[in-house]
Amino acid sequence: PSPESQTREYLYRSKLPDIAIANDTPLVDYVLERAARFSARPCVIDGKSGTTLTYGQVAVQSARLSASLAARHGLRRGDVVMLLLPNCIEFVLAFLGILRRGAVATTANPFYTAREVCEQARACNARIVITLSPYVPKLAELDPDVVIFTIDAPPPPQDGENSRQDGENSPRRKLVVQPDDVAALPYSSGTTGLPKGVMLTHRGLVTSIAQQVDGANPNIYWTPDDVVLCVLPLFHIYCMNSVFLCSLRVGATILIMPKFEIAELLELIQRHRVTIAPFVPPIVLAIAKNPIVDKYDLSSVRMVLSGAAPLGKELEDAFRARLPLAVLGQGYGMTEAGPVIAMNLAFAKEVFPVKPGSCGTIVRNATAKVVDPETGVSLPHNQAGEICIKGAQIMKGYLNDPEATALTIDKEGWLHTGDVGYIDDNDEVFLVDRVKEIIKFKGFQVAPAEVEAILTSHPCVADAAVIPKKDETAGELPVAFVVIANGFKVSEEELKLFVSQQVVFYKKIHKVYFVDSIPKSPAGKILRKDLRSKLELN
Ligand code: 4UV
Repeated sequence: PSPESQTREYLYRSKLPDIAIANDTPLVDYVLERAARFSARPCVIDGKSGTTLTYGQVAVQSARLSASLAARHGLRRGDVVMLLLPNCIEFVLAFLGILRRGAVATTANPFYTAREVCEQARACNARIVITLSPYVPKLAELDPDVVIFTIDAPPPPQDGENSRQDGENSPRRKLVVQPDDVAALPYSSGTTGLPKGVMLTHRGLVTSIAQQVDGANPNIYWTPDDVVLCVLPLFHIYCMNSVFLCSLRVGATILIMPKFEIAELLELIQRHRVTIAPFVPPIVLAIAKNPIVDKYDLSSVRMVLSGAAPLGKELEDAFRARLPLAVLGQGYGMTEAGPVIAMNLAFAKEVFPVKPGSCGTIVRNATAKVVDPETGVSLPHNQAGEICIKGAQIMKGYLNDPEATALTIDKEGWLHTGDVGYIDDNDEVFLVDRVKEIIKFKGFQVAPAEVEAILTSHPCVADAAVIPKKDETAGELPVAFVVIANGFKVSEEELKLFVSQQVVFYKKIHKVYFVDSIPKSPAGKILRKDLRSKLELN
């Protein structure tokens, strides 16, 4: 049957009751709502130096930064500021400062090449880039009007720099941030094509955080006594939302680590008595397998979250044997979905029984359905199809790209994830496949279209397709099928180097297969499934 002729839709919801969510509140007011009560408690700790800011200091310093961005650089509501930073206390202050003015924070990986940084900064018309001085050379190609603000070497105070200050946004006036204003603008390629700016509004993010940590029985039960490890990159939505913003909302302490290094991570857990550890599968793997883990006291850890990529059942078991006191479970998210779609109910205050391998139950105040990707017909329990989600938490759309938005969010408001999975009798979500192009290297996104465009820009390449190859440590590796142009010669090594010079490490090509043609549909779409089966035969 077609969706029109279908009489019954199968809809899935949380087992937790819906709650009232004050999602008209600006995000910063909402996450810092109880900050006055926690004012003397630690909010952020820099793992390396031990520098600690209390909730009171974070509130004051982020407000000061906000006023300074307005006064010195005329930052206005709706302006875009790029954060090109590793995990650090300043990221937290700057993010809050930008949002307080109704401006938009777009986040980028500081390891991006100049090409990647400039493409994003130009696409979203960033007016200010907040970064560290070693990354400034990556910004050389940007328009000279773009203000570059380095946090490690701040410019000296100057008068008369407030040329763009205006009545509406003078720092002394009360600002009006509207709930549907864009707050964060992370980049994601979604189900197809190049990376796009994902417009997450104040309303959307407030809803998402409330769905996780609010209510009498929160889906994720954290308290002000928790110490949450922040090792995943803050520029990615998982850490931005479920680590940073959720921690602020509950008044927990955020322990910041700029980069994953196992001994340092274990040492920090032991020293700071970390209670909550949000991870991705490669970190779970390292902890499950590395013998040095036994040298540390990790007994403080009570909850371990894994997300952004599949976690195998064997790995889950191996990890549990290592940290028997901690509850291990998965969250399932997608940048465009706001991001959290499902969350393990073993993290709730009053827990529910859950199964290994599940990536959680649909968050509350939201509805999901599972549809046949061909016909759109909605499917009952235990039948695999494309997961779709609806609710106030999902993105407003892609920046300046109504066509891509319409391909992802349908007329009825369903966001199509491109993930294939089923929901079992216990309402738990199990992902089994993807119908989208994206490749996930250790949870990082690789957009095949982006790497294909680089490959085909090489004079010796006539055509190219990039697809994932399974890998035990990284989950997936990008590999390429390449058609060499008539009469030209090029080696695998040359092509790998050509790509790696233009992209961040996880978008590198790990193998090139030379072929005579790339299989395509009559409409010219690469038949990625055919290539995937070819790879499996290899
Ligand atoms: O857009 P993105 O890079 O977004 C993410 C976000 C993940 C999470 C996870 C837990 C959270 O609490 C949270 O706030 C955010 O990864 O990539 C989206 C795609 O990644 C795959 C899936 O294909 C998504 O569409 N993915 C995400 N989580 C899982 C996953 C998972 N648990 N298992 C398998 N694949």
